[in-house]
Amino acid sequence: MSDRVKEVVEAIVGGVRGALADTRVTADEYRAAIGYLQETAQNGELPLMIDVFFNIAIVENENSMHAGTQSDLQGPYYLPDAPFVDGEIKTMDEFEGKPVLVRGTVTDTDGQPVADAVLDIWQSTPDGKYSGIHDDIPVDYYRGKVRTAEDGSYTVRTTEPVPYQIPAQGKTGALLRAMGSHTWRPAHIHFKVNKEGYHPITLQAYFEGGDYVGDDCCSGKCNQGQNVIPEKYEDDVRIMEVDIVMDSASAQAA
Ligand code: MBD
Ligand code: FE
Repeated sequence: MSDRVKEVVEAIVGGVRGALADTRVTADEYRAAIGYLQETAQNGELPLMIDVFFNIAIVENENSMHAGTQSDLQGPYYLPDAPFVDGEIKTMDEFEGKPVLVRGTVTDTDGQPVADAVLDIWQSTPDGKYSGIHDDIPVDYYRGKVRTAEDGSYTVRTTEPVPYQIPAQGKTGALLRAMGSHTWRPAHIHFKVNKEGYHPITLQAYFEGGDYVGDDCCSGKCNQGQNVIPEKYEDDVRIMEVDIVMDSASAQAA
C-alpha cells in the first residue's frame, strides 16, 4: 500500500468522475473514448497527448516551490550535451535565418548578479526542426551553453526560430482539431539555467507579435502572457532580452 498512490489516484478519479457527471457523458461516448485512448497508445502518442494537456500543471507545481523566474514547459527536445559556445550558437548558412541577439542578466532574488550561471539554450531551425532529432541536423547546431559574466550578463547570437507544429496527423492532432483548436506552438527559444546553490529554471522566450503567442496548443507560459519578449531591433537584428531571477536552493517555499 502506498499512501501517495492512494492520494493521487483517488483525487484524479474523483475529478474525472465529476467531469463525466457534469457533462453527462453517455455509455456510447464512454466506449468511444476508451477506444480512442487505446488507439492513441498503440500509435505511440500517449506521451504527446498527456503532455499537451497536463504538463503545464506539473510545471506550475514545481514553480510554487520557489521564488524568482517561473519555469515553462521543457518540451521533448532537450539534449544535455550541447557545446559551450563563444557568443554565437552554430546555425546553418543554407537557411539564411534572421539574426537574433539573445541577451540579459541573471540575478538573485535580492537583485544581485549571479556570475558563472550556465544557460543551456536550444531552439528550432528556421524551418521548424530540432537538431539531433529531425532531418540529421548536426546536434551541435541550434544548441549551445553560455556562462554569465561577473555582472550576471550574457549574450549569444543565433537565428530566429519559427512556430512549431506538434505531430498533427495522429490522434492528438485530431482531438485538438475536434475541439476547435490546432497543433501549433509559437516560435520560442528554450533555456535551462543552472547555478550551484540555486533552483534550476527551465524557460522559453516567445517573440511578441508572433503567430500563436497566447494561443499555444501546449498551454505554455505565453498563454499567461509570460516571457513574451517585446519587439526590439538594433541594426536590423532582433534583440531578445531575457532577464532571469534565480531563487536560492535553500529558500523555503513561499
Ligand atoms: C516543442 O518544441 C516544445 O517546446 C514543446 C513544449 C512541445 C512540443 C514541441
Ligand atoms: Fe520547443
